[in-house]
Amino acid sequence: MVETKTVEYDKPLVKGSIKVPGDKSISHRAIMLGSIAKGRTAIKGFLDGEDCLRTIEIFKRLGVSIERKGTDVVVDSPGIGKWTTPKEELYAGNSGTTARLMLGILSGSPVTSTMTGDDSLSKRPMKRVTTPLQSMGASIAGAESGDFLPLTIEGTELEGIDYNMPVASAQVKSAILFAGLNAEGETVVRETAVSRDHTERMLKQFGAELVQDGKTVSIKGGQALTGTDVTVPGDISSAAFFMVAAAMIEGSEVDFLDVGLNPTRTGIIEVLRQMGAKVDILEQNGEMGEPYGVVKVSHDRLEGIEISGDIIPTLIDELPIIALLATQATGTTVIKDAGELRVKETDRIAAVTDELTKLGANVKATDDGMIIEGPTALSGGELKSYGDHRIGMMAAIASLVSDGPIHIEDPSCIAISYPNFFDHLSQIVSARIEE
Ligand code: SPQ
Repeated sequence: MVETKTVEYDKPLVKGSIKVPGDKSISHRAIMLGSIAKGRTAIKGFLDGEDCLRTIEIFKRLGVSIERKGTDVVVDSPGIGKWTTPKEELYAGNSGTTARLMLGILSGSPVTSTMTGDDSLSKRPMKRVTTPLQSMGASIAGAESGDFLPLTIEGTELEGIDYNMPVASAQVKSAILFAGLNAEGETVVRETAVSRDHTERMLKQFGAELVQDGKTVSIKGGQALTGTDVTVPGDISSAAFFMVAAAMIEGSEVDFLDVGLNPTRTGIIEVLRQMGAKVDILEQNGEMGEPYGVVKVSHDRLEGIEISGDIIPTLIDELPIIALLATQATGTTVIKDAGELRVKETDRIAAVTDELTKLGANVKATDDGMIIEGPTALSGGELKSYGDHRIGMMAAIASLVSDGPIHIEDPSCIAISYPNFFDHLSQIVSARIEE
């Protein structure tokens, strides 16, 4: 039987401070680079969400020693050249980041392995990664011309490429850079818009030389990495759910502690400000690796805006919760250039439109986004998560502005990126949660 959770609040107020769990993208990369590098990598603030735990399990199967105590992780690796061929398949679960980045890493490794995923991941496109990797010489085979998992990767010698990326995607860029690290010669990746740059920053932390010049990144092959210490800041994509809660509800004010402020991820702050919410950055640190700081978000009158173009990759995962925010703003919000939402854990344009419409919102789906008219009073209702953590969290936050209970079907997927989400929700909202 599918589990359901009921969330109901009567005139809530959102106040207090939250330290959200570690950044998912950075946690994956810390395990990956710690395993490629030779020696010891000590990680603090690791996200113990399901996706990142899949990444750990995969490297254990490749012969890397990884010890985890909560959010502290120690990786001891012999280096990529000494990995062992796994006896079992490498299962990425629901995690697109794990699958796509691993394809790049495994292509130039000494092992042969098969990457698999759950039903949702097995429907997500892999060709965007396998096409450039195959042109570097990678040996990747699978059904349907290798566009979908399961895929078998036979590690081999690679050659650098100069690649123009058709979509702005940090996963594609990272897979090529990881392959480029183990390739002969130089690899150049050219983006259409700058996507999150955690791979580039962390490669430098592990001792690699790479050149970032606007939308172009170049890396020379054959560089050996050495283990190092990594501190993972809080995930701004997780904080975004409570930032929107604070922005929507009159009298609300929330401080976010140690939250990541990498400019390739902070589009949500720009959108909140443009729509009228008050956002103050109280402190900022960590410029050398990943910037992070304390952010205060308070409610104010909200207005609809257009969200399109280069800002999209900096808030792509926040668009479901931004759509909810737009239902509470006066006027029209137009989201464009976000066709990538259709190939996430679920089709997020269809899922957001269908679920918010059930609550009475005025949302229209377009090919590459949504048009939302507000403000609308939302009712309670029965919402599906579609097994997508970001849709599940959007449904829970909608209960703060709905005039009846919201029943969320299959909320367990929220543990993919935010295992203690409901604890934090009950901590900062003065109301009750009924099971
Ligand atoms: O890992 P996964 O499943 O792809 O996760 C998502 C998410 O919402 O958590 C997307 F569904 O985040 C991606 C993000 O959308 C994580 C990511 C990364 O760590 O490199 C990059 C983005 O994807 P893309 O396709 O734009 O590169």
